[in-house]
Amino acid sequence: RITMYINDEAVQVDKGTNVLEACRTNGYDIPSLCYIRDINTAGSCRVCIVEIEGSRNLQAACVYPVAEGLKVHTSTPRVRRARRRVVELLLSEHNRECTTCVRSTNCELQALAHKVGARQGKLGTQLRHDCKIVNNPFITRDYSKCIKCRRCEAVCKNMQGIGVYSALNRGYDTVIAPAFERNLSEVACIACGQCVLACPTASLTERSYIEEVWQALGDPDKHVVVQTAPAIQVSIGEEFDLPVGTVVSEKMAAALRRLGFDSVFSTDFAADMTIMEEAGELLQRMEKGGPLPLISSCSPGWIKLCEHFYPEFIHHLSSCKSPMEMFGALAKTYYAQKKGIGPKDMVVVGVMPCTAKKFEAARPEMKTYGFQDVDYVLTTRELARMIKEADLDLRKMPEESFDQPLGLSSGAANIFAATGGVMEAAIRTALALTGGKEMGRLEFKELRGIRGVKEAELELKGQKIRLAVAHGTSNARKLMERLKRGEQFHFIEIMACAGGCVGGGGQPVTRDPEKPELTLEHRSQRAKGLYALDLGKELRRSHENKAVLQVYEEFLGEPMSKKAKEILHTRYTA
Ligand code: HC0
Repeated sequence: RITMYINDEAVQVDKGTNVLEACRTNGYDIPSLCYIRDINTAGSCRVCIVEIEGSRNLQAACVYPVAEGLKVHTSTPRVRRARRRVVELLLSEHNRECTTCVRSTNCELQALAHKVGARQGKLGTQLRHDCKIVNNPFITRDYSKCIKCRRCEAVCKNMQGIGVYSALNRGYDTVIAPAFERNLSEVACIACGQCVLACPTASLTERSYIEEVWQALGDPDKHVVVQTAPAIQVSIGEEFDLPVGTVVSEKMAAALRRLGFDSVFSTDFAADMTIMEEAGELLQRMEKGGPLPLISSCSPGWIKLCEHFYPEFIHHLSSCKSPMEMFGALAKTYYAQKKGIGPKDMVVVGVMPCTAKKFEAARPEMKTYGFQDVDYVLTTRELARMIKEADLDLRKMPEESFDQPLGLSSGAANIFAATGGVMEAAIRTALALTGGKEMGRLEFKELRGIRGVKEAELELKGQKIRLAVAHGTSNARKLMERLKRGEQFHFIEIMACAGGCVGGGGQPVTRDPEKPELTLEHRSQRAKGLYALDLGKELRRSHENKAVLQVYEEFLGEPMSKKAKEILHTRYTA
């Protein structure tokens, strides 16, 4: 520890930290914009400037290292004037449609302008002449709202290990965009949306399907089915000021019903279904000699990463569609037949923590008997917007159950959204179905938690098998490089987002400049809600889900049957 002085007060701080962190931990709320701890430390926006005794110029606190005896002044008239001017300059080329902006009241730039007392003043606003909105099925980029903080670039490169964004051109003409200003759909973007979480304004947002869903809900000829992903029940509460990780499944079901959905179901049901198929696929591949490892295929960001960077491993991917797609396929076949509704009169909406799910839903591989399995995907944020628009307050909703039969799920399904959860769920069932000394085991703590790559060994069908779990694409790439070097595993789970789906790019964002939603601590707090749900359930294994068994009995026959393969499986090609 060293001693430094902040506004003439002596404080002890950790050696090696920067002035911004030192000030914040000592109660000084220094504004910042481009900085994200451990991810973006470029010091480019200059919003966090402070006065350092002995230095002629103001210094960016986020890149200034602390030192013994350093004297910092955080709020002198010179500092305040300069910060205000920096923000006014940013505003001078920023789209000021704040009242109608999707991040209104949740925008970091707006909060910052308010905090530093920025005014339009003499500078006015002059948007670049070539501002445009670039769309694709998953992420919308609005040039007029970009403040060139380069957080998107840093998150994509440093956190996800991909790097689709960079600064193009110079000076006033600078834009942060994929190479040659291509659309994200034309580059190696995996659609994970971590850049959307990092964006301080609405320059990056999900491609919204709210209007399309309202329209379907208002159409008397359509039966609109909604399914909510496992992660939503522990994260949407944040949009209504509930503590992180609060479980709101039943309040959410009530809200969905009041929005007008005809059937309110849960993707968790299909997660159980996925386990039946994926456990069957693992056992089949073990019997038939491969290809092993079997690699999970439910994270669409991971599938895209595999397609772009590891095409030689595509045949290792599980042929199982993701739970979201399995759900859609069963809704438009099994459930539609049961209700006497034609698939063309059914609209399936998925509520997902993920922007890549929007991409997945539109993939040509995700069709059953000619119909797209899922019609629209909304993020957690979009559903919260719809709930608010309908004058509903999630906190005050009564507790209602999901509809049946596609609303029943096991605890194993609930934990899908936490890293290691899919693997743990699959192992619970695989062990139970094959016998052996661990057949009753329910918890696999070695697969839980935030380590980037987790490994375990266990005995299945008398054979020792090696398991690995990776979350976040940087970790996924480390694991894939090991596979390329010839290391052997039997079963691998990969999720594109750090922490698993609880950390998806469609999850709630805050205007807190410290970006808690990008941290593993915040994501683990959401996961805790899921593990508590699992622990509280009597039904903790997918193969014990009666609704799942009923679908096999009435419709599919057995896992991996010809019909199950037609409806629940797909094929990826390089
Ligand atoms: Fe996930 Fe899923 S666990 S990918 O994160 O497998 O998005 O929550 O819905 O499909 O179930 C996301 C979450 C899902 C799927 C499930 C899987």
